[in-house]
Amino acid sequence: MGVHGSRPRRQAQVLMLGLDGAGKTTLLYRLKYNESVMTVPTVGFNVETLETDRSSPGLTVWDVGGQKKMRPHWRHHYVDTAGLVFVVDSWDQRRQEEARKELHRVIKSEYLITVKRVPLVVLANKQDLQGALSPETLCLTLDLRRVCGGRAWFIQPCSATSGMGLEEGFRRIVYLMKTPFKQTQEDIKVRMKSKGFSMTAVKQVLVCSR
Ligand code: G3D
Ligand code: MG
Repeated sequence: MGVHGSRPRRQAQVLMLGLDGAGKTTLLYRLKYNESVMTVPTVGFNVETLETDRSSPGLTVWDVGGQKKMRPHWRHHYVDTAGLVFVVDSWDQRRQEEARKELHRVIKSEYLITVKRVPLVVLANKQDLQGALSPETLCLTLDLRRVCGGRAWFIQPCSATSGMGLEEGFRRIVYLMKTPFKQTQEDIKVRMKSKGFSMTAVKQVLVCSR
């Protein structure tokens, strides 16, 4: 994700969560080394730094194991979290309900919501597989609009194996972490109006990003 600077950079912590098998470790190493790695179920966590553009803090990304027995430990990482990335296996329809429950539990955690209101990017992973649910469908099955009320969020389609959409997803979390919530709404309005979108379209997108 960009250029290495010579001066020490500020770092912001991004917490990457999701069910086991969603593709978190694959996408972390695809972003870091642009390579496909063979993964084994993550017991504990992986942590890597990612470079960003010079005007943004570097990212320290925590990929925390998603197996059931690991999930109670997710909350130990909340304190220093500036941005949340939740990875979903868009292809595995049988586990969408489980993913929804876990995502809602994280979002509703008192610390993340009332104290910090950290922004959220949902990565709709495995879009390379035929039959993967679209981001629009996932938005509904995960009930994102309702549960994310009052917080900056975005859903990004991606594939950790091909790399498609990963940088966009992480650029988006950087943007949401840097930009006050009201400003993100204004930016969207201005950009859409300048491209000639109608007010109705602008309102729809604002609902979707709220
Ligand atoms: P996790 O860290 O969230 O538990 P992993 O998930 O990164 O270990 O990935 C779990 C499995 O999903 C791996 O396959 C991995 O190759 C696969 N995977 C991850 N991302 C994608 C993707 O975008 N597309 C496809 N098709 N597969 C993906 P195995 O077979 O090793 O279990
Ligand atoms: Mg893993």
